Amino acid sequence: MYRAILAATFALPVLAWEPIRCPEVDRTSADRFETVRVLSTFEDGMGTWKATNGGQQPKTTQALDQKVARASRASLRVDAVFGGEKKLEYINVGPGAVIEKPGIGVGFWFRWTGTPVSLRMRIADKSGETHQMNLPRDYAGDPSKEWCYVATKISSQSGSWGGDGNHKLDYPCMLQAIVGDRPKAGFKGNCTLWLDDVALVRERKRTGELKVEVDQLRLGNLYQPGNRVSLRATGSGDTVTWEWRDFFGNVVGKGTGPIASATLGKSGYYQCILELRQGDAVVDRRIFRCAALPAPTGKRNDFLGFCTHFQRVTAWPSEGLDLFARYGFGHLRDELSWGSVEKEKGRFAIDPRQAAYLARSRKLGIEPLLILDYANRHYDDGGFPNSEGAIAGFARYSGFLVKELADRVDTYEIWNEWTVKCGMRGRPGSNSPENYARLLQASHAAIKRANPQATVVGIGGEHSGGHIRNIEGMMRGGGAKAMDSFSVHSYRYPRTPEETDLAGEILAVSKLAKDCGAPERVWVTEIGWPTHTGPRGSDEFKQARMMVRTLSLLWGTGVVDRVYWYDFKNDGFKREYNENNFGVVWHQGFNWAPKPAVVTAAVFAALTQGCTKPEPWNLGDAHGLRLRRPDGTQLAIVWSAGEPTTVGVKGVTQAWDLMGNPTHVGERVALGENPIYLMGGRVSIRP
Ligand SMILES: [Ca+2]
Ligand SMILES: [Ca+2]
Repeated sequence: MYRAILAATFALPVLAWEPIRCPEVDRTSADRFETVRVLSTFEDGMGTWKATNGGQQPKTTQALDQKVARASRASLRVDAVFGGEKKLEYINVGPGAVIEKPGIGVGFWFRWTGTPVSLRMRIADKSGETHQMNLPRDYAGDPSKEWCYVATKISSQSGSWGGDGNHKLDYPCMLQAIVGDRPKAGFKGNCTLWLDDVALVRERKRTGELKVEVDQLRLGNLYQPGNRVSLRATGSGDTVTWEWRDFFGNVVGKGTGPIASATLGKSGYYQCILELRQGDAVVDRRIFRCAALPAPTGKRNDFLGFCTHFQRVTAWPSEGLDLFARYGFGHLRDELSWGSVEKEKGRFAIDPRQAAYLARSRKLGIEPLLILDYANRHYDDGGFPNSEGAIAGFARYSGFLVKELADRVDTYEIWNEWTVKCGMRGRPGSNSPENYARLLQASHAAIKRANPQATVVGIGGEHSGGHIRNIEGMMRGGGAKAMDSFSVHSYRYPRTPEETDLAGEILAVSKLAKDCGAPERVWVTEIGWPTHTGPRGSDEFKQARMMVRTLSLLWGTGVVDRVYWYDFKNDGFKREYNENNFGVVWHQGFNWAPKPAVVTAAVFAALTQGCTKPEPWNLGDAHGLRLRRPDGTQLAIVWSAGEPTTVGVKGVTQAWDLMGNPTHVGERVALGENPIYLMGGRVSIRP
């Protein structure tokens, strides 16, 4: 007996548990809030509820609906006809219910037919000041099919006006209105909105917390295909249940109890959701994200790069560079700001810690693009460098860096978002396109003097959609001849690149460059889809799809040489804040855990490495890009931007899914929202 127990113990692998911080699964309003007092159930009539009409409101009627109710017998129904107003037009319906004291929020059930509206809430305070809040889109269901629940704390989150104007909630307050905003200005259409069970709510207190440990801690939670990963979960509760899934939603492990294991059988993204229960209630829900990828090929993909902020050495620890290289990425865009290089007037020096990150990236085979940017307090009152003296100072800083970093960096972008005033809010001086052109000319000359081989990227990431006139001004103002290529930023999140004609936008700006006598080579130095929880956020799977579709569409224009995705890592922890959620990996506080997009990027980088001769293909919602591989064979990337469809293909000998796993395709290929890769000697696509 004793020997048997010993043998069994020795047969188990020895696990060395290490703590790993895992983010909470985003909670819905229903998880976050509990009811304090019910305001309206509409069981006995509409009470004080009133929908306003005319002025900024669409044509609106309200009624008690005894056929459609979330609970029991009746709900409030509001019918609105949006007339196409250019300015404001929104549904406005409220009870004027009093909210006596702070710490309270409002929650309600709703559904709609016709036009989906953006829901907001307005609270009037004691002084008559109106405070507006956006309601989260965190409901699990589809409001056009079922009742959904939303709630929010009372705050001045999206603005306040009128009354005493102190932007403070002076109690007692009043629930003035629930607001339903149309999709865009000038919109015409109908909406029926139902409301039920409106209540005052408060945030639930957390009564338990899950602690997670992992048996093989890896930088970035990045493993090899075939690895088995075990998690150990502990917390004050009755049970832990867990479920592992792959990118496509297939369950690859599930169970109850403290040890959650799964084998990462294929290449790709994986996640494990762990739930801690007390009785029937889920008191904490955590998510462990990881990826399995083979070692990189060691060959750099020159089309794809990422924006990073390693200049901020504490916020971006340089171990992130090791992970960057492990994913197989070869280009980053960072900065060494003027203010940090010329701290004392006339004395130029690179902070040794910043020099170290550049040396480390070069050693890892990563090519940095450095942005030369922003103000210096010694020149033009810390404003835009407009004077001859300030421009000469900026040129000296440019020349110094280029010379000093000749062995580490040979690509420089002049400024970042000049006309947007990025990094310059509230500072003096002129940000006119012509003043940019003067700065660019001086900086370009200084860079070429210091290193004639260096590449100068001009324009500094002006928006390729909205700022085309600024770009023209910069080019015609003398910038056209002072650069090797030019950069634009082409954000359009949360909308897709197809519905917003990203390719057309880039071709238009390239044509403009030609007309101005500038190089027609475009670098998209920022584009991205943040994964925050707000109304303009995208889920992580959408971000992953948007990445491959965007890269393919941009490559297909034939004028884009490189794309720097914005950005590599989440810059913070606030889930509702876009700037904290642009990363393709999570913050280092969560061990740089992957989002699906970092995996799709790594697969894209490996499969398209060294490809040339881009040819776009499009038929209705079906899109594709065909490339020539270094060995002379062809690679096609295909997807549908709308409903699933099929296309005919010929000459395909190998195919891969978005996660880099081989997949079988016949003569007709089903296209969905996730692109697939097709390879062969000569790949043809037809309807
Ligand atoms: Ca009711
Ligand atoms: Ca106030």
